Amino acid sequence: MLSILVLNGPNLNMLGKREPEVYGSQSLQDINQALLQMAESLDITLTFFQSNHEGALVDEIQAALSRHQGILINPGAYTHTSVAIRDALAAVALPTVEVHLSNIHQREAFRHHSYIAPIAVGQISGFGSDSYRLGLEGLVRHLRQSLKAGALRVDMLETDA
Ligand code: CA2
Repeated sequence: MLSILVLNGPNLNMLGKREPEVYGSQSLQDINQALLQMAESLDITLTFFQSNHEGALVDEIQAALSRHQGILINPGAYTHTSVAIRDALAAVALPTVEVHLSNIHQREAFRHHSYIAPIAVGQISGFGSDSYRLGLEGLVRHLRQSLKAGALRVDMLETDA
């Protein structure tokens, strides 16, 4: 069974509590719950991790190599600042999809640049909590296509199942 790590960066634990006009009224738990429902119908396993600390996110990305086949990440503000998170993602080389609740390209100029996007399979931005669902769907399709094409090792999946 495919296993995917869902990572959330700084302040995303405050979702639903502040700035609903920018980030919506759903909590991170609500979003994760909806992803779990999707996971059931997609027959995949999800693991959730949120941290306000860059190093904790780097540790989790490194540990993902032996546990998961893909990463869905909303790096929060680290999107625009973190070479360390980008390097960790590049090092483990697990297919990664970057998601954002808001449309980062419509906001302040400092949010337009992502350190993660160049090493991601793709970026989904601006669909509110649906960004996570769309991102998960895209990531699973990508992983299944890679499996079919022989680009993803099946023995890796069996080890972790
Ligand atoms: O739109 C997104 O998903 C962002 O990743 C959210 C980050 C922001 O720095 C990025 O530019 C775009 C901020 C997350 C902060 O989340 C909060 C949630 C509720 C209240 C306050 C902040």
